[in-house]
Amino acid sequence: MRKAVLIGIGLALSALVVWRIGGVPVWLASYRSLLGTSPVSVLHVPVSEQGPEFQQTLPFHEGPFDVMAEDMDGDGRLDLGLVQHAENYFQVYFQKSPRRFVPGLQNKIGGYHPGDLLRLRPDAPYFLLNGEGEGKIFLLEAKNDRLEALGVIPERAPRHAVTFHWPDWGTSIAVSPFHPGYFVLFKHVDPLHPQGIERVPVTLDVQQPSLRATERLTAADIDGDGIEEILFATVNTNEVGVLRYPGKDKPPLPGGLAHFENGGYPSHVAIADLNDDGAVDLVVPDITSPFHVHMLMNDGKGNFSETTPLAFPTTEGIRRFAAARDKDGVNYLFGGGYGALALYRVPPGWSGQGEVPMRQIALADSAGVLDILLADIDGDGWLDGVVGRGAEGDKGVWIVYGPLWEHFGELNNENFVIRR
Ligand SMILES: [Ca+2]
Ligand SMILES: [Ca+2]
Ligand SMILES: [Ca+2]
Ligand SMILES: [Ca+2]
Repeated sequence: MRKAVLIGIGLALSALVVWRIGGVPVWLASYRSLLGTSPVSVLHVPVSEQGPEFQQTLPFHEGPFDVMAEDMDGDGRLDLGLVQHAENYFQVYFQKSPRRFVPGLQNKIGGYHPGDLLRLRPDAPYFLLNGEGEGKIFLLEAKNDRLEALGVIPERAPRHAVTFHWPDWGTSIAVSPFHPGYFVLFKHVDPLHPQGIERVPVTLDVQQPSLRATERLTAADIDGDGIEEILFATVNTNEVGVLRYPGKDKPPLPGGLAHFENGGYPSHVAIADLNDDGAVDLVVPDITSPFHVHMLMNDGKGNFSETTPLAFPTTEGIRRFAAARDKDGVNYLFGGGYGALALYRVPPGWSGQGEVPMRQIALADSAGVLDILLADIDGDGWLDGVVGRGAEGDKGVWIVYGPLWEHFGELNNENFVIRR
């Protein structure tokens, strides 16, 4: 009976709702899942009729707080996991064939105000969902088209998370809460043996009170010793900090990597080998004025010096940056803020000096960007950009397929604007 009602609602909605994909209206039709478990909706995407066909909007109610690209159903194609923080659910859009997505069910496992969703291990279908409002970290297993809870770690207001690896720590996660002054490490995170998980809090020396001290965390080996470090930016002290592996049975103590005199409250760190010398360099965007994108060059031993920062085309704020090396061997930086998306092409062998060309796309309103990522979504080898938009309404996710530099050029030529 309940299923019949849901299907009825889905059919009714499909008759009423039109989404625009690539500038062309697209009807949403409903049908029963081939797996026979639930009513789901299918997007009929007339790729050949779109202009330009290399970009796409996925309907998602308001902006996703977190966007994850992983193969959730094991068919070899990346799917998109989208977290709806305000409406208390997450939803996976399954990529059934290149660029064709089928939305799964809205999953409410994460409870009130879910946070980051991420994969725990590459070799097993285990995932993590922060339940910020519930005070719980959910350990999940993907089974076909759904995620089921295996266990729960209690933790106050967990918001963002990243996996990392230290000697003798097994699979570990670093979690930043919606509270200032600390983050938390969990070692031996095995969803099948949650009783063996150990909690290690890390206190930050925060000088000024602020709602948040650190937001997203990043794991990368900055000194080339094969052991990852945990990197973070502190919004209230304009610093980049690091947490190194402390050695066996010693407490980890955070340290500083960089300080910005005229910093605009950096909130996260993206990594890229900007000068192609084999050592990880750092890209740290300000979220407020002066809207600098700080470029920190690594001396190969994990010591950083700042070179000329990049400008970002906003007067309101930067939200998210991602960096990755593309099929052509070139590093690209992809940033989103209020009013604009920007793609930077780092010249091969860039020394830290000299121009970094940028192409931008305007956002028609100031709703901004909540999350952004670079990944080869459709499997053609070229990086694609995924943007979790902050807009209200039904246009939550914008995807632009590669080659991005050429396609951003084409969008510029057409004066393309992302509209609400
Ligand atoms: Ca898949
Ligand atoms: Ca290291
Ligand atoms: Ca480098
Ligand atoms: Ca691609």
